[in-house]
Amino acid sequence: MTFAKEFMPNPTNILIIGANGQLGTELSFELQKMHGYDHVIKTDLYLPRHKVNQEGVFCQLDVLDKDGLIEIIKRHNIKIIYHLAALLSASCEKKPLQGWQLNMDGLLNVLEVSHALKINRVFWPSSIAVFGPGSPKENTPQHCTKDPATVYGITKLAGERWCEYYFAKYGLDIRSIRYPGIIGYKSMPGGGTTDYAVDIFHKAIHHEPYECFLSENSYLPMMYMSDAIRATLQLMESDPQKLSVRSSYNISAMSFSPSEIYHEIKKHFPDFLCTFKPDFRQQLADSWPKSIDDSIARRDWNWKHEFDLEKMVADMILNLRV
Ligand code: AKB
Repeated sequence: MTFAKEFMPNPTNILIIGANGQLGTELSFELQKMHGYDHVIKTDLYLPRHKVNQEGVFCQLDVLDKDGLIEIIKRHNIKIIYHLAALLSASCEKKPLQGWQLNMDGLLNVLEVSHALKINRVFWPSSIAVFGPGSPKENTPQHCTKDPATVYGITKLAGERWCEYYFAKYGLDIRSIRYPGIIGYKSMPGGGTTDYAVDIFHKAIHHEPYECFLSENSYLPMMYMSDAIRATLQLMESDPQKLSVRSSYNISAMSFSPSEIYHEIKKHFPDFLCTFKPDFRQQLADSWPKSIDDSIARRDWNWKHEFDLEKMVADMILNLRV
């Protein structure tokens, strides 16, 4: 790992905030491959513990420290920011005020500083959690009632409004996606409601039983990590004139229940056993859509998923077995 002071500034440098997280880990990797290790500045609240996060340039940063953020942007001549640091749904329910503070103040720091320092482009992730009990459950459209019943969803919906505001008022080129649950093998999620769909693989691969914290029939929208990364990079490279949504885009790939993923994994591990014991996260899942209509993303920037349940399970197992 190279520490920040050895870094030579370049006009196209990219900043990743929350680089050690589930999405940050894989996005950093792709951006480093595309732009070169020295042009991607990874930051996180904590030093990277896992080997996969230790390649490239790293600076420790708390996104709530606005001066620290400004200093890193100036020092590294940053032009593009991916702001991924957040508390996810289950963590937000446990620590509502901390969730609000990190998710909102963190975003507002990034928006303010990006506007003041003339950052070219910003990415910020939203979530299917912006939808709530009053939203249609099936094929939830881009534009419909949004009444999130979770702290996380409230922060994401408020965040979307702020993104649109900064775009309309200051012309800040901020782009966003409402991610469903993301499943990948290189990094672990933490503190989310959809985490079960990653945890279950790690038990199966080690021939251990899994107790799922959602009920067997809880359908949720999900996406394989490679599709999520491709969508993010594709949106960030899209012609700004073609983007009709400046809050956050619905995107979709597959929907399944815990029972369906269990039976798909069982095709590879016939002895694998999964039981279901719903906890407080069930209520969160119940308030979210079962499937998403992403026709506007497909029209505006040609979004198309590649992985369905069967293909995703086979690829996860292939890679986790290595
Ligand atoms: C969570 O479960 O909190 C996240 C999400 C759906 O945004 N994966």
